[in-house]
Amino acid sequence: MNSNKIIIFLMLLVLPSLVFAERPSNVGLNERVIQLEYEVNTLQQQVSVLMSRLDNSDLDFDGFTVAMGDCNDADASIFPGAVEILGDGVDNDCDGVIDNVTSGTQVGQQSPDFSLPDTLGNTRGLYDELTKSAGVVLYFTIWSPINDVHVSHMRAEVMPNFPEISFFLVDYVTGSVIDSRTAQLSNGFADIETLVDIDQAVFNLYEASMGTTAVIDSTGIVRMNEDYKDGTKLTDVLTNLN
Ligand SMILES: [Ca+2]
Ligand SMILES: [Ca+2]
Ligand SMILES: [Ca+2]
Repeated sequence: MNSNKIIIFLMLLVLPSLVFAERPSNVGLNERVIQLEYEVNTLQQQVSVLMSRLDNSDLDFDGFTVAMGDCNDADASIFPGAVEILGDGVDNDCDGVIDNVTSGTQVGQQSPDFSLPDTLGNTRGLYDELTKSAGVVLYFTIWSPINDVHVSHMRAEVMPNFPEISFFLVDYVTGSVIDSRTAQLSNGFADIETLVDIDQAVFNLYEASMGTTAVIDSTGIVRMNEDYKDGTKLTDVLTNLN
């Protein structure tokens, strides 16, 4: 074997190890990349499963999930359709706008205007009355004994404390101004102004029932809309009006 043959022989010995020295690392890298891609995909799938579970869970138990539009699933007072509370800096009803007022007759909403005849035949408009008083109270009556108890209590215990408030009975059953005036007088409430809701428009507007008491503040915001009960709530609401 001459020196050339020796060199070629040595090269044949060394060359494969040089070639294969590269290949295992390439193969390893590719496998690693494939493995990583698989792991990333798996993680992405797990994250999206978790996110969808979060979107579909009701963590504050208010009946609304994030997927249903709950914009704060850690606060049960915040959900789509909740009453927007003015001035708290929170989008309570999840409509995307903070402290905006919606029109309606639920507490916190801006009451639509309405007008009704009173039992003396004058037309009385809500917002017209609000320009003349610090607020309006509507009490829905059918002149029943329960109404008698409520109104007698309201006259004795509430009205004297709030002279700047306009109190109205709303007669939604009598059906005519003349008959309503008769009922008002025979029940002994001549001193409390009475509105005649002949077609029950305001009764329906306020989604009222017998004894419902509504308070509308001077800006037209509904501050109470519920049964009179013992009058405590009415006094509380009127005390905190402004
Ligand atoms: Ca919720
Ligand atoms: Ca809002
Ligand atoms: Ca708010």
